[in-house]
Amino acid sequence: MKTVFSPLHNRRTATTELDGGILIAPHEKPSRAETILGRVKQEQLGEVLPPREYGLGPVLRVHTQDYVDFLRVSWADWIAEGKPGEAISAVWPGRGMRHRVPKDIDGRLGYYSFGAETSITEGTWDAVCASADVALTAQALVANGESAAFALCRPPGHHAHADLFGGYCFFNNAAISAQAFRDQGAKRVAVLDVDFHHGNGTQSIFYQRDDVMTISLHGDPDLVFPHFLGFEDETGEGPGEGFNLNLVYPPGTPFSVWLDGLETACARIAAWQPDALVIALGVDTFEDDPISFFKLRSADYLLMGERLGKLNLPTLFTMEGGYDVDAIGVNVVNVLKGFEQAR
Ligand code: OKP
Ligand code: MG
Ligand code: ZN
Repeated sequence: MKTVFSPLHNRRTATTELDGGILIAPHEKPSRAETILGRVKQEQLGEVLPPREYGLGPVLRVHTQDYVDFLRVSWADWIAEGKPGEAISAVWPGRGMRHRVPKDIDGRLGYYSFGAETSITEGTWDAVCASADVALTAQALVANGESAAFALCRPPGHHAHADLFGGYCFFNNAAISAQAFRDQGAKRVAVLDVDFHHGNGTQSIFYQRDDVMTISLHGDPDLVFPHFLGFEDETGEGPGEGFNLNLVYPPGTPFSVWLDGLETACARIAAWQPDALVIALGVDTFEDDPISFFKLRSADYLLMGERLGKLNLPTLFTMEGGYDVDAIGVNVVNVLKGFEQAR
């Protein structure tokens, strides 16, 4: 399987994440991508390609123009106001307040985000654009006949809504890619999110549509991020009714239980017979992940990949979360190797 990677991910070097009332060094850091790339090479998974530049056209198929414009200028506007730190929102349009875009940068940061853990920094825009290019380049490989490809995206994307950043995500690479498959002629596309967290952005973007099915397995949002979406009674809306599936698990969930959920997800996908599959691949389900509560072990990721491979669909993997950097390379490449063994 080919991997698409851009060194421009290194332009995203936030130094702050608001966590527990203090600013910590972000969990979502450059060494994550470098470690995965190292393991891809060590295991000789396949060729590593740089991305092509797609511009904002495919991004604007799922994100709004005003949101994209905001992301492009946000750091410059923050700096122009003479702010001393990284750009972090401290205010949001709460219940009963107006949802209009204010002029002030503090107001715009709140309007376009749903959390304060994700700082905007110099270079964030460049990395976000490169991450989307990585996804789209890998998507094109699959659309042009490769059976699968790995988009080594950083920053991740699955929490980003059409006009909201948060959860370390800015552009929703999985959603952009799914839409690209549709725009290139695929009739049905499934997005399966195996990251520990609910793929709230992806769900939201396709919630009212019957052409892109979204499925996510994740930690119970009653207990963990993103807190306000991802419950099992969210099944889609209007024409999208029945095209969203959330599979929610409690703390301590072992692979055996998680795999039942994957089986349910795979059965749903196989019955629908999509033309393409996007896997939002996070490995923060790992037992030693610092911010998560599932108990998957490194060897389990081989079996995860094997089950995904048995779907026998043209498959794009987009990299999402995973924060135990020591294990992230092994775990990610285990999924991809297990997948290839099943084909
Ligand atoms: C992004 B992805 C840590 C709280 C972390 C944000 C989690 C974002 C996860 N105490 N909250 O889905 O891996
Ligand atoms: Mg998930
Ligand atoms: Zn995650």
